[in-house]
Amino acid sequence: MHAVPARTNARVDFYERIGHHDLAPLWDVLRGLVTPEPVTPVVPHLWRYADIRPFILEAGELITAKEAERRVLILENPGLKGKSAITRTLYAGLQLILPGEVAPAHRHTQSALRFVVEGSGAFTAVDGERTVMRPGDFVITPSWTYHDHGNDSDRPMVWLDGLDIPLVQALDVSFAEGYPADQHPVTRAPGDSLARFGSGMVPLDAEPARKTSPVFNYPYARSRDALAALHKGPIDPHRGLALKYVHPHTGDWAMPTIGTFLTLLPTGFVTAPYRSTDATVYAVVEGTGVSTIGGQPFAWGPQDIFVVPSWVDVVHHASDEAVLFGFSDRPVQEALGLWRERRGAA
Ligand code: 1HN
Repeated sequence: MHAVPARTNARVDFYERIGHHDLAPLWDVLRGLVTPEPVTPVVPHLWRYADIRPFILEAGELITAKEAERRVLILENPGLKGKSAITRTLYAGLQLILPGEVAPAHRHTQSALRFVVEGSGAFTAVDGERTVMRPGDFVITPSWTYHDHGNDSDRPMVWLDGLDIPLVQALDVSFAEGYPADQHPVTRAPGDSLARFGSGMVPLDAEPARKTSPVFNYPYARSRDALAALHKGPIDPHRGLALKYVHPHTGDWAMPTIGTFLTLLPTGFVTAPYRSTDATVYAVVEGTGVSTIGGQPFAWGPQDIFVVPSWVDVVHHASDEAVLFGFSDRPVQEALGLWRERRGAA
């Protein structure tokens, strides 16, 4: 592209005058709008669970889940301070629910995922079905479905929330409402959705597929077994062993706005440089390692969370066998024909 046209006195005077008429000169801003490659305020960042866990528990002494509605500490990207965002389109937070607590039922157009980080045995209810959550489980709350959470276990439970809040905000399509009671009535047995849709089968004459997978808990035990079984086969040099969570009717992403996947990196594995246009949030489930993001090293271990911005090279080095959960807005980019990746250095 050409150089930015000089801001001569006559031009600046003109810009000032047209500004009063809510007009602006494109040629003065064009190069910042249409960049040769993605330019992002999002920065690579890692949250060490050991560092932030005390604050999560302290929040539990300051406010109840009920008063807060959702007791969450937002993981704010340092490049997006005050914006409640971890990437430009996605929000992430760590939610605490203490034994005996209830996070009251509500629904909203934002889609949510939960990825269990600590504790076991709390439940989330979606549209009348409860699912008990264990570490590493990937749980979905589809857009506009009533959901509440409760903890019948005897220990605190913490999970990573991922929502498409900034995306929904950009489109101005946020709708939300509470349910008249704290908990939505339970109408189906636990495990109903998984039994109906989660065995590589779906009900004969099933209703047309909705945008979001009807399986709303993808248990870690199953996903982990799938990765373990692949261990003897070829490994993608840039991605490791990576499986995406799919919608059983369509084979497409499990959620329309958030793409989710699980990666296994064998002991000592070093991925070849990789970049893609979808800024990605990673939650470490097992193992330790170092990810070099845009040349900057980030050492991680279980329960840590880190973010890789759009179009920045990442190299993962697993010191011992590692499992990483990842999510991004890739389904949105793919649907719009915008998603790109690059394997290897330029
Ligand atoms: C929400 O509904 C949950 O249901 C968690 O657990 C985090 C952040 C913003 C808006 C709604 C939940 C949320 C949220």
